[in-house]
Amino acid sequence: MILKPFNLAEVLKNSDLDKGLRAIAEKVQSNERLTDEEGVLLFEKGELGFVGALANLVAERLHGGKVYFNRNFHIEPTNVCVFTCNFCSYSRLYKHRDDGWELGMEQMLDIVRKYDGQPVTEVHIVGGVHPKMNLDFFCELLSKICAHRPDLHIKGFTAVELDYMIRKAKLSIEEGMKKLSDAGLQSLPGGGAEIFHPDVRNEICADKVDADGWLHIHETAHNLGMHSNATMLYGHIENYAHRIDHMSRLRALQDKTGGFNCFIPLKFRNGDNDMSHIAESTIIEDLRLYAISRIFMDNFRNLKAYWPMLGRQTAQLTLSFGVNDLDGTIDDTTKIYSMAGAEEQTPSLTTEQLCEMILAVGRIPVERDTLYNEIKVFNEGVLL
Ligand code: V47
Ligand code: SF4
Repeated sequence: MILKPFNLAEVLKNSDLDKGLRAIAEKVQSNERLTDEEGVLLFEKGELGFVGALANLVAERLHGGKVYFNRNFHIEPTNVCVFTCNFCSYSRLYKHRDDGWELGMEQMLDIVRKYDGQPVTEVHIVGGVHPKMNLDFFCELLSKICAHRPDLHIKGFTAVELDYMIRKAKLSIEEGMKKLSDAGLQSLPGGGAEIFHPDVRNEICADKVDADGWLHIHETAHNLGMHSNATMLYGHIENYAHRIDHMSRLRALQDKTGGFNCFIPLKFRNGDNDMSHIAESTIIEDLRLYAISRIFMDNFRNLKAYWPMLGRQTAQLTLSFGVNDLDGTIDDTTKIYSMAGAEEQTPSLTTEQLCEMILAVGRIPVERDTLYNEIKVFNEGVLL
């Protein structure tokens, strides 16, 4: 065992515990929703052991000891991007496209073909916003992937990519999303959310889709029967109230549509970007954030730690702080985090390695599909 979850009964024995925190613990025990003010209080005063014990209670109530992963691979069509997010280490402007990459249709289909005969269940497509890769190009890609591999779930395009390609095609968001859905798009990844609050958004990514635009695209997808994920880029210039504001807006949309599969906090990595002067958050702050997310986001069933960005050891630690999902095998194509200084230079884990990471902290590994249907429960000793 690397770290046993904190025990709530022990934590509550502390007679010095802040009154507000004790009231929060009572609410969480009786499954009541926290207010925004209570969320901020958790960030201000909740020590790691306290928030960890509560998050663990919530995670075990929802999932027993199960931790999910899937077998997926990524396609990153390009890192050429019309936007200039200050935290991004990955993108290149169109005028500097010779330093970047632009995959053609056949190159992307070759990536899909590489997995022929392998039991992958999902392809995750995400990249920069290329001014020449338009809606029709991506609809053709989706149809061709579907024709080649109809069993593969296609999760693709952040709301930022979608907003740009649909506006450029002069369609409404509803029309554009319908077109993509008809071509084979089944889910949206959670990227592009960053921090919704305009005081932060205008400082770190002023020129891309705003909070309302991001939320509208996800709501439209949900209304079309698609599911999606939601992210939050944390650990830079945002304060606790900005984090809670972000989570609160997501929680409100989830109340309305129920279409989010999971919440994914993304730790800001400071390698080689315009925010490199900002120190990265500590592991204790990372774990506190995961735990508080688990406690606050009461209508999100799943909380994901994205190991290529966090590093596999910290990701493993989050399993004792409310996390119940480790994303997937990923394979070696994703560059977003390695270019920002993450430890994983060519992220790839076998199913066996993922199972070992989960079993080592006393949890039960479960392979899932994109929609969290269980594919296989791995009992101890039965690894694949
Ligand atoms: O929106 C960019 C983030 C996101 C940095 O839905 C950075 O399953 C940290 O969408 N430090 C894109 N983060 C990635 C994404 C994603 C990733 C994992 C799982 C899923 C899912 C979606 O990457 C961007 C931005 O928030 N990002 N640069 C950086 N320096
Ligand atoms: Fe472009 Fe995405 Fe990087 Fe922003 S984060 S510059 S939208 S690739």
